[in-house]
Amino acid sequence: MSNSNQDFLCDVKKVFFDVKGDDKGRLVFFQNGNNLSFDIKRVFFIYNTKDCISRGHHAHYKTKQLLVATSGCVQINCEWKGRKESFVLSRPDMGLIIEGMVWHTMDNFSSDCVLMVLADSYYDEADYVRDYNEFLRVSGQ
Ligand code: T46
Repeated sequence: MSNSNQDFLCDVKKVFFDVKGDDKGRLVFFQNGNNLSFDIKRVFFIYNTKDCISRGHHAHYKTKQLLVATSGCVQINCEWKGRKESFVLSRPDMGLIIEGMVWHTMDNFSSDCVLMVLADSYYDEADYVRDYNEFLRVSGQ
């Protein structure tokens, strides 16, 4: 029997950050319990990705992530609950929250792109669904 997509955490949200700044320049911060919808357990960043490369191609069972292009730009393509939508991250004061069972790919990386990711979980390969047909099956689509 296949699972219904109601069984899994599954959401995508574009978010804008509060920017602190003065004549010295701008600053954005993330602090547990303050301005994030989850607590941070892991931070990683992706850079030096060639523009012909497509990354991602997976969903997560549980992990919640906030993606921010702190430099340059990148396109994030998401599929969840039967919806497909692409988002361009191109400024450090906005990001994309991807929670759980969302198939996502990243492409059109600019040469200067630094994609920072804050995650609510430690790295665990068992949390990944890397097979698209398996994603469709477990998400009930
Ligand atoms: C995601 C998107 C946005 C680790 O050892 N620890 C880590 O915390 C991570 C994230 C990766 N790795 C290793 C696993 C692979 O050997 O780094 C290598 C590259 O990882 P992957 O091919 O999964 O990278 P992306 O860019 O396809 O996906 C990454 C994250 O893995 C994923 O959670 O949602 O960025």
